[in-house]
Amino acid sequence: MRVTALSGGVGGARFLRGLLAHIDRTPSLSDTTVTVIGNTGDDITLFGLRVCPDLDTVLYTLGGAVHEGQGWGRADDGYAVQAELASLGVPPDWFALGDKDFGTHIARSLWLGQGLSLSQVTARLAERWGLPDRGVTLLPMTDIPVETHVVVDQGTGPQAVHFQEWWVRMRAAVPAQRFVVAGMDRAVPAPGVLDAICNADVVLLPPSNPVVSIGIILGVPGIRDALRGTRAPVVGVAPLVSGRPVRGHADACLQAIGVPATSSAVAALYADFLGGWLVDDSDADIALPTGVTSQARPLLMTDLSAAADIAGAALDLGGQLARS
Ligand code: FO1
Repeated sequence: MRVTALSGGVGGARFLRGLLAHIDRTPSLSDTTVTVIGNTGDDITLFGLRVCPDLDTVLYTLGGAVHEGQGWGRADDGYAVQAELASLGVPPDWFALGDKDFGTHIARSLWLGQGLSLSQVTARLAERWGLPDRGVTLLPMTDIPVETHVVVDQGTGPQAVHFQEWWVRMRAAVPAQRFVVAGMDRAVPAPGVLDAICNADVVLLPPSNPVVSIGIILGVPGIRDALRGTRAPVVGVAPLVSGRPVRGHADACLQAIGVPATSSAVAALYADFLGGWLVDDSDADIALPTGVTSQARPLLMTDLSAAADIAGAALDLGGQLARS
């Protein structure tokens, strides 16, 4: 079975880890491959290095090396390099990059500088984390450099700040007026992205942020059309439980685009291609766009087994839709 999943940051990576656990424990899925289309709108250049947070979170989480409490960065990492940079007065100090994490960013920046594409660089990093051995391919949504910027007004008129500055330094506490993706006008899907959507047996939307993760991926010209046109059922997992994001700032992001923070409203954002929608038990009776089949179940990924159960339910709903 060919599974394709769009993925953003921590929630997406944890869902994917559950999906692989479910595949490993299900003999009938033994020949399953997973292609992950990762968001690159969060990417940022720091200290002259290209940092790809959502790709790295998938790599580290599936590679078993992620800092579990944070959901990003490396477990057991130190911060000697960043401390030295701070002592030299080199900003920023609000984005924590660990010493091992710097290794990833140095290698990526070196390879990009040698002319490799982001896809080729990501394939090398995926190799290092054993993803191919588990039937997993990680593709950036595009090889064209893009960056999500957030327009805010702190009293001196509208200004655009990088997504990471809004998300991390401002903790999304300053209302976002809108999101602008620099470079998106030149973006095209990375090699293999459209094929992974059009020739999948099922396409999954993990509980990633619908605005700044999934929404950004959908903004790459051609990707939304592929989702509308694929014969594969598209099954999403609501990123909200009782109107609250499980983590992150999805509610602040939805507010910025004038969308209510409800599982129903998020499903409506995907209505032109969504077939199935997993919702939390607390949202069992929500209104859904026509043509969308929902299923209510516990959606908190409290541990690996819970994440595997959720991923299994999403696959099962996809199979049900494919048969109907
Ligand atoms: N998130 C934070 O809240 N604080 C940080 O200092 C931080 C550093 C960081 C470094 C590397 C990386 O890959 C991710 C990092 N993140 C940090 C998380 C990041 O902002 C988010 O994971 C995504 O960009 C949104 O999904």
